[in-house]
Parts: sequence; structure tokens; C-alpha cells
Amino acid sequence: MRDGKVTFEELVVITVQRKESLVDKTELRKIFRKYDTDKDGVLNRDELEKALKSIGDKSLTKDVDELLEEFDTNHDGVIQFDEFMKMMAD
Ligand SMILES: [Ca+2]
Ligand SMILES: [Ca+2]
Repeated sequence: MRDGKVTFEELVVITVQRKESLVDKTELRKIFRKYDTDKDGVLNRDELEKALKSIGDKSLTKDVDELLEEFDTNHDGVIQFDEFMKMMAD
């Protein structure tokens, strides 16, 4: 913003940063790592259940199987970090 105007690129950066701040990505990654107890980089059903319970989000009191089905977008039966983020952002 050298000339006092916001360039398109800067605007994109600002927008992306705002979007990410809605969901605290660092915090979510910590939670994700913490509950990935077998350290395989994904959350299986049991790990997801524990993570959701710890977060205690009322909007996530849905059945774990339902959530898994809804957010497991690549249908591999486990939750990758990007799927986890979508779940938290929903
Ligand atoms: Ca795991
Ligand atoms: Ca998946």
C-alpha cells in the first residue's frame, strides 16, 4: 500500500487473512494433532469423536457417523485436516 491505494493483490491477501481468522487455523491444527493419537496425520472415527467432545461445540452434537459422512469429502473414511477445518467452519 505504498501509494495509499489498495492493489488487487493486497486486497486478496487481506480477504484471505480475514477468512482464515474466522477459524483459528493454528488452534485447530493443535487440536487436530492432539487428537490424532496414532499420529497417522488423519482423524479416524474414534479420534474425531474425542476431538469433538473436547471442543464441545453445540452445533457438533450431531452423531459422529453423520458428521464423518458429511465432511469426509474424499470418502476415505477418515478426516484430513482440511476436512476438519471445514467441519469447524460450518
Ligand atoms: Ca489418526
Ligand atoms: Ca477424508
